[in-house]
Amino acid sequence: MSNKKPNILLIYTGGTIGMVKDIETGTLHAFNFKNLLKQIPELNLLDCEIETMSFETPIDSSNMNPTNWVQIAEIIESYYTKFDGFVVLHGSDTMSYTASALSFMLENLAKPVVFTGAQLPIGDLRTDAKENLITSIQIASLQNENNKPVIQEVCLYFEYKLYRGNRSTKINAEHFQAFNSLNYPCLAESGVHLKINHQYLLKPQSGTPLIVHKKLDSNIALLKLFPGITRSYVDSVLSTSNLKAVILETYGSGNCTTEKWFVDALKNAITNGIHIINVTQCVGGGVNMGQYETSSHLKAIGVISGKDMTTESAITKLMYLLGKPISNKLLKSKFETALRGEIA
Ligand code: ASN
Repeated sequence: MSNKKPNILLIYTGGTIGMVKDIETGTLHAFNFKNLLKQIPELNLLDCEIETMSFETPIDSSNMNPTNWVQIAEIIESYYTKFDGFVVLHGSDTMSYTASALSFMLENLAKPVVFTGAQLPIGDLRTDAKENLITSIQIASLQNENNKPVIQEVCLYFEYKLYRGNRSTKINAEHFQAFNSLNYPCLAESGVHLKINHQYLLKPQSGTPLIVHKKLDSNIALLKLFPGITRSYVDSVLSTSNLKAVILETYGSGNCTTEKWFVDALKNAITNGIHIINVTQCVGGGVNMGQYETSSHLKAIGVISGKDMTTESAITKLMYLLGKPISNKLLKSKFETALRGEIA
């Protein structure tokens, strides 16, 4: 075993974790990253070297977009060989989207990329930021006896639990336990001991070089069904210009209305080359088209099954796959297959 301490790159993108309250207005805004580190002298006690990097203008994660995802991917790509692990500080609101996107963009990833953030700013007396940050760095620096990283995938650490990034979802705007992963067990739990659930970790093929995919296509729509949804609303979504795919958020195990106008609208879209993907509105469980009569019609017209994927994962996987010059048939089969452990 070498004596070299693991080195971790801490990338600050913004979010509550590094925010302060404006005394006059009471609203939260981002503050200088250097101050963030000053707030946590405990970081010096960690058994690793830490270097930091910050977005020039830190952003609330509601302003994150695919261009920012590419920015994060490029930072990781540039420093991939220099660092043993990466911790990305990110606002919690869209953290699961970014973590999902990065999981698809970083093919053959063999180092940890741990997303974390906080519900309360780092300077707040009752903050959750310190534990989230410190444990994320510890997790990113874990190595086995051959000095290989224990975690070799994109994950998200929040409130004592490490989740696979593309299986996570924000479930609470108030609680410190803001995230959950209902369709996949957590990868690690932090208590008195840091318990790693090795059997659930992704194990990439060794020796395959990192490939960073930067072309994402956002010409997609998300259509959440609700009882009483009107024909004009559905038609207006389906006639969006340049539309390439629609994610339908259906009921239960992938069910939706069998009304003729609705089925015909979907059928017509599919004939015109628009991909229709079925994911469930439920936070747990997945789509099983054909289990009920109210979903077998979707299967019959060629709707793609999102199985047990989160909506965040479905959206980002779709942007990633649409960015590739692949046939409609191949897109369907890739969408229904696990690429980064995102689907059963
Ligand atoms: N609005 C914040 C963000 O997502 C929320 C947070 O970080 N807790 O950037």
